[in-house]
Amino acid sequence: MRDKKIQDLIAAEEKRQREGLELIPSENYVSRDVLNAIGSVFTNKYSEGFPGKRYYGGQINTDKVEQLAIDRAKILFGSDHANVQSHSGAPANEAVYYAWVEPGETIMGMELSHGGHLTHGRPGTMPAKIFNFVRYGMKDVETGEIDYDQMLQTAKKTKPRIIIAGFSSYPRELDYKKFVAIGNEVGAVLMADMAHIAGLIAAKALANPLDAGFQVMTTTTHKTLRGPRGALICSNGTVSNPFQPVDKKLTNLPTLIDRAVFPGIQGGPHMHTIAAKAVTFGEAMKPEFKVYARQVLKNSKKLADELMKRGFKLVTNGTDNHMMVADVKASFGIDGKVAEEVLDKIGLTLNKQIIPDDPLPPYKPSGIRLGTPAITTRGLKEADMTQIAEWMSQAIKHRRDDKILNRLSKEVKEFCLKFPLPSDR
Ligand code: DSN
Repeated sequence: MRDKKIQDLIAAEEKRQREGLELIPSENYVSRDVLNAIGSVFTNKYSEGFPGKRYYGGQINTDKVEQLAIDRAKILFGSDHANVQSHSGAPANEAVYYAWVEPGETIMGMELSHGGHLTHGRPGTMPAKIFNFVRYGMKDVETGEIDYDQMLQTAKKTKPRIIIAGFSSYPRELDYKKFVAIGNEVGAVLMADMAHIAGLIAAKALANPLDAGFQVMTTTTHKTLRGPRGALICSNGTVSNPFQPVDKKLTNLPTLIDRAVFPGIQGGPHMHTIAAKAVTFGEAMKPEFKVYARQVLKNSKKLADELMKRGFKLVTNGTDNHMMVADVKASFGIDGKVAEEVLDKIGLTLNKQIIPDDPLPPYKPSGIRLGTPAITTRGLKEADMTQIAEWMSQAIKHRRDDKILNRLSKEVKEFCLKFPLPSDR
């Protein structure tokens, strides 16, 4: 690369990724093939429209790439329809709202401090200005059980047009059948925002909400799916010409969603990213991806157990998926920002996190969130989780002792160099 400044920063970031352990549960390492696709000449091409129906010429290759991505996504998640153009998780969710809900109507999502995502109606976001959001949450934060009775009562009262099952910091499995029963009773569309666990669903390591009767599933493509930064929307119903308006009927959801993505809220699709999504979906169909997903879950359970043994109080007291949330305020009397910074010093990267009904503010919350997708891609197994929990415990205990932190940092770095990045292979 001729831009030396950027080249140096890329090299520095690669070194940071190689010499540390990535524990942020929404991050991962892509393969060399995914990197090659996203860095390809498809970035040069405009292709508004859909395969076979474009506004610009020269689409002989883009049409094939997008169709491959669509076909692979449909097989992977067992859906009638896939839109692979959505640029990212937030616009993917917004497209579904836009497709089905009128301004002022109601959408139901998980309480944000209980694990729901910003796009599920955080005040100050665009969807929250347009739609009315109501909430459900955990009945018992010690087990993570959702209060389905409260969900039904609120849904009956507020008649949401969409009920969202999904989260960015909830470590347990949702009971999709209960969501479907409630949605059907009040006439709401069931939408699963599976951004965090789509890779685990694709590998059949966790249940697929579409199998349980959900009509729509949105996901980002870069978390457990291990692809480029981007999004995917799968839905069930009749796929028809997205250039023709259709009635707002459940069976038309696929077409309503395609029209909501383009021209509803986006212009030209990012074809280089779509090429990388196609590669990702192909990789996720392989038997080794199933092995990977199962190992993510095994590592996660082991890490949760080892942390609890060392005095970390985990929200819901464990995990069923790839992530866990630790209440470091209750465990060690420090806030999540301090914990994040101390662990960063020794090369363990994770993020501060609000916990259910957190009395502390989001920038200095009571918790931290961590998970195993990236370290499992790197090749770590259960025995390594014991070592990570021990490093975390030691670093927090000796957070004011730079000598000990330096020693731990060296140990982490030496350990990491035994596990090459997937893009090195
Ligand atoms: N930022 C993502 C996460 O970390 O969960 C969600 O958008």
